[in-house]
Amino acid sequence: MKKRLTISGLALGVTLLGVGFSTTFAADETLRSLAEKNGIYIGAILNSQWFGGGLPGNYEQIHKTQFNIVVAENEMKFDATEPSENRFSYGNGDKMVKYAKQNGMRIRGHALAWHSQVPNWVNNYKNDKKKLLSVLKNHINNVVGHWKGQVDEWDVVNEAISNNEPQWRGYSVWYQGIGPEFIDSAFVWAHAADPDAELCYNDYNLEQGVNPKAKAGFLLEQVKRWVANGIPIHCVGSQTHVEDTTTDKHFIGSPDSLRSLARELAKLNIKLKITELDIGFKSGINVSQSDLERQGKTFREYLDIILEEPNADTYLIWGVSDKWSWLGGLNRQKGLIYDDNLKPKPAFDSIMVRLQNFEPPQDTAATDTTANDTTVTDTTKKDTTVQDTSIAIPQTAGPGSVTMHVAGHTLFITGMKSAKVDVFDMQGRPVFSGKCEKGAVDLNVAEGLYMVRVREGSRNLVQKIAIK
Ligand code: 9MR
Repeated sequence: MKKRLTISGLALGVTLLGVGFSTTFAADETLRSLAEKNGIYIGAILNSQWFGGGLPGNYEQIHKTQFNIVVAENEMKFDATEPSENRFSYGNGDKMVKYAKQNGMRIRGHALAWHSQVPNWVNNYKNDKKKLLSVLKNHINNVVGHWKGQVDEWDVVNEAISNNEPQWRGYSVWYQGIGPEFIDSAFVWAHAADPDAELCYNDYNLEQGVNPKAKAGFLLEQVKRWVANGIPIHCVGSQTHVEDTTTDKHFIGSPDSLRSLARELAKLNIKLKITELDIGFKSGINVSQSDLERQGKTFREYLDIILEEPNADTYLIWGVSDKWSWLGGLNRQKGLIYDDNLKPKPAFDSIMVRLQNFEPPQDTAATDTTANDTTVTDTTKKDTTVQDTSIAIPQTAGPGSVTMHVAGHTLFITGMKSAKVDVFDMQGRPVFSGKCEKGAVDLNVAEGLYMVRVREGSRNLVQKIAIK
């Protein structure tokens, strides 16, 4: 989903969506409706309290009205899905998938290989590299396989980079027991389990500069290597847990820095997503109306990256209401866009106004080709990390010289003799399926934006197209 030409300057209605708004919005305007007009995903986690049934009814109403992408706060993590060895537990995850489907939402899966929320039984194998590799592979196979075709994107590897120095995080059973190749392997296994899922590396502090001394600079070097080695990675998730600048004197992150990362990733055909946004204030301080307004401005500045950068499409907030937020544990407060009483805050207003007023550059829709997938099995290319030869990891390579472009309703493909062509609308629903035998196929679909996947054997290429 991304960047369609949109009608800007929508007529403002008179209906107030929430108490205390100084701005008016039309009755049918929500974050979700305006995000969809702009071709982006906007979302919030389903808190663990939702899974336990402990939230007031209007929480869910707000969630499904305002958001079009969802992720579980804790319920798809390793400890939740494989609490004991090879015994999988999908009840909560299934509940969310059902909810998302009923409400037409995109689904993020979070997270497969992470140092935290790993059940104790895994640590029993901390000195057994072979066993740990097979534990991770089995976990990924089962979990991604269970939700194949349902979970649209996965955080395959989460927080693998150290906090203080640009290097891998040493404190991780996966890193200590396997080495850095657990990362490459996790992507390959996730891709094998669901070749259509978008696969992300996810981390925090990525808004602190793209230089060799910062996390984002280190990550960028790894992404270059993964891409060069054909590791199937499609996106970087920037968690973006940030603190209001006036209360954190040491805060060194900025929307501009994150935008720079997005632009570097675009050169590699990798997307940037904001996956866990919150902008908290220090616990204990009085937060004034003007503080909340400044917070709204920062929410808007991060949104601008998603609206303006062609390889950015997702703006996900780590919670709905300040009442149910993990931020207290980080000595922060009031970092979300609804207050304790589920009333929209100035940040909500600020996001709405920006979504309403945003005018995309006129030529983005036809030329955006950021969604390239990379998937081929055969190749002798090797990653530079040391591979465990006892477990064969099929390496992947890019789709080589395959290209596609569209003119009118005709799709032209080069580099494939006989391609299977599948066209999906921007919500991922299939709308056309056919074969391309002689380099061209007529797509029997209405005008609009679509994702097209062409496949031949194990090679495939995914790209966004505009039918005009
Ligand atoms: O919000 C989650 C909280 O309920 C858990 O106790 C915590 C445990 O690690 O994880 C929180 O979610 C984290 C996410 O999975 C990864 N990025 C940081 C998030 C906030 O800590």
